[in-house]
Amino acid sequence: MLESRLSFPADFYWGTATAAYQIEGAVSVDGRGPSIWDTFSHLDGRIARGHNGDIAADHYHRWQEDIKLMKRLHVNAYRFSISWSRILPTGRGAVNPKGLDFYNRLVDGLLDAGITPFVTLYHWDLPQPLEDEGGWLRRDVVDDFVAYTDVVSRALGDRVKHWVTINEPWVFSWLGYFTGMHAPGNMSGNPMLALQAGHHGLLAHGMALPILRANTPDARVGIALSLTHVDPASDRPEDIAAARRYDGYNNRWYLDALFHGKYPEDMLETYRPFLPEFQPHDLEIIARPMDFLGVNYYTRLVIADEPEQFGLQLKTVEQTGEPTHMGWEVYPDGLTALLRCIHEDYGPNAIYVTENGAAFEDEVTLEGRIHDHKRVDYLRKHLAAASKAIEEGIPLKGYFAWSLLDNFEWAEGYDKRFGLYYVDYATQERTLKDSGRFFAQVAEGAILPTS
Ligand code: IFM
Repeated sequence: MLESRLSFPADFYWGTATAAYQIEGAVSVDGRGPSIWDTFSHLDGRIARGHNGDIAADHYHRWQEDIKLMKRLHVNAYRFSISWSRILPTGRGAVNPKGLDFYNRLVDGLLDAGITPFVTLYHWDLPQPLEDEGGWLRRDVVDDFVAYTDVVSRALGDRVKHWVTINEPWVFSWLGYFTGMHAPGNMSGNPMLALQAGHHGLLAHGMALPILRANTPDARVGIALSLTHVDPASDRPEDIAAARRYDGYNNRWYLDALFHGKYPEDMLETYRPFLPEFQPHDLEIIARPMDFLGVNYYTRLVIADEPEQFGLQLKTVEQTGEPTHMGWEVYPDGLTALLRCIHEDYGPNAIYVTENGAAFEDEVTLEGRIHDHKRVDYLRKHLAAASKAIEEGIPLKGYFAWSLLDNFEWAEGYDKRFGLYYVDYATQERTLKDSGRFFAQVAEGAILPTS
């Protein structure tokens, strides 16, 4: 076997990532309350093939088996999210002890297996009663998030040292409150609502930081952003400016607020007619120091100017690289370039790639094997790109493959498979894919097998 040594240090975190609604199932078990994704996924026509997360990968009942699957991958970390409505079934008030018990058992099981838990507090499953009051559009949701954070970190903070407050505020605010592709399905088409929801997400992050630090000795706290490498379609100044607008919309809006304590001037100007009111000290709270930045990277976008287009007056141009089953271009150089930009422009103390991976159409052979060479290739190239970033001096401290298992891919349902393990949803049998074997070799030896 040919192999090349990578630049990953011995204390590097090798992990896989998941989210509660995508894998747990057991939506009405042990006192869990409904979340916006329970409601949304049961609406007609909102999810491909009418799928929902009622059963998902049944991780709620199979978590012990799933920890064994992680051991087989030789990972030393696992990023998962907490279902807010398992802990607080109506979003606030009475705590559901059985919900806490589940995560207590999971955390203990991980630690017994030598796997460090990275806990995400919010991965999009807002308790439905809070949405009924206005959800992320309502400023008081921040207080609810802080109270929930307090409950969870008091219970787990003696053992969980790595906390991700919020996952991908861009996604849940724009897809949840502007296009309506995600829960709660608000198709307002009004940028003000997305900006308001996103602002409250960032504020919730900033307000939760001192709580996490108080309840968790030695806490390492950060946020996970969905960041995209953006290229202009040509050297034309109009296309360069359009690419910069997209970068402002998707990346800089969040990074500038978190690291510089202000939203980018050019985007404030672009959004001017749609800006919600921000209170004077909000940005100071949002920019409270974090210990790490979580980067969720999947692809790049090539952007051209399009004056006729409503809103940002731009369009995405067909890319040249191979598309995944999501239609996202495989573009590993974008990961190195993105990490470089983050390092140079924002200088976080530490960066984790908190998600990276690809959906491809998997075929199970008669022998029950999944030879997912495209996913292997995707991982190989992105790990090489991550290794290059480390060689350049970028403080990349961990890499989490999305995802441990095939799971409920939101509006796409179960057809889009991202897992290192294949899930047969009829039997819930898990089968290690070739990509899982490959990742296990890398995680075990920081060696990149090339054949
Ligand atoms: O499945 C999602 C995850 O929940 C958030 N980041 C992107 C993944 C792939 O779409």
